[in-house]
Amino acid sequence: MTITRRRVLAATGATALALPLNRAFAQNKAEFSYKYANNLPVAHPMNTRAKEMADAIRADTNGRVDIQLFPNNQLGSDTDMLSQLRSGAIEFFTLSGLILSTLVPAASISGIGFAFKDYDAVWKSMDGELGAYIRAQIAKANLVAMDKIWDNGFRQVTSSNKPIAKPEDMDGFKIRVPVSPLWTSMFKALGAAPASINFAEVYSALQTRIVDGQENPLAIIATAKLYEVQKYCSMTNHMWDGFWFLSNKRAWDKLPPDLQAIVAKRINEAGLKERADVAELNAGLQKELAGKGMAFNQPDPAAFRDTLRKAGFYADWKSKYGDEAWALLERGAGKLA
Ligand code: X2X
Repeated sequence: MTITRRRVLAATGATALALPLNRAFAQNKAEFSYKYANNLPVAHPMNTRAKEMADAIRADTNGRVDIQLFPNNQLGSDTDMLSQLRSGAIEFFTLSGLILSTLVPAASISGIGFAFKDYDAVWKSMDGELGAYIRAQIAKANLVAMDKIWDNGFRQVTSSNKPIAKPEDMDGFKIRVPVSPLWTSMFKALGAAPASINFAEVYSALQTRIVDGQENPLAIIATAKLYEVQKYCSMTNHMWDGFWFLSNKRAWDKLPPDLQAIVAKRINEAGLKERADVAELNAGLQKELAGKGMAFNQPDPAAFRDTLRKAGFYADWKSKYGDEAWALLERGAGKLA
């Protein structure tokens, strides 16, 4: 049973007030003390906005809901954190839809190569019917996904040994991809040799040359300091990626409706601010990263898209997701297969 400060004071009357202040505070354990974990560095907007969000939730609920942050894979890799979320060891977790697809297959559909042409198309789909469809699939896995997916961004390919300018440059390219069938399938279809590695191990995998390259949005290349171990950055914009803000369903259902409303509102609000931060960062970071020694190039996306089409990538995934989901994707992305 949890003991709130108010109950302690009511039970012990004036004597409680005589306790040293720090002891009184130590007894002031929040009614709902929840953990939120993620895989990104503290400097990434995900964590600055999450901190504000947790402060706002504490204030709005008069301390009844206290969310502690565990950034930067402190609690383990994405794979570990997903099991912790499912078991209830952590209550909140932000995870790429593509990685979540190991549990909820439909969740990777938003990462289909070259689907969304810009952020307008992304948010129209993800805040609209496609997002609603995915959240309904997530709910079937006993997880609660907040309405507003957080942004990761459009992804770019980096490498330590050569720029990627055309599809042929992908031939045999040893590239790290997150642990997700869609990512592996896409880079195989492009002719590369993808290795599934959790983000927690990416910096060292690049440093020790287990792989030659990786792909991520500029905000991550900068905040995770991948520029220290990568030389080239090819602006492929090959896919968009976002983080579903997930809650363990039992933990979520324990919150009374008024607290659920506050928590959801603050998480979604922080997500919108995080989107704005990431878009701004990604727009300005090329110059900063060039200043740190990265060499940029601008490949033609049409050639890569063609390679994927010829390899049967779109047709394969259309048959996996089914016609209903694919139609929702194409509503925002245009005809793909
Ligand atoms: O693992 C990655 O590359 C990252 C940080 O972008 C995701 O979480 C998908």
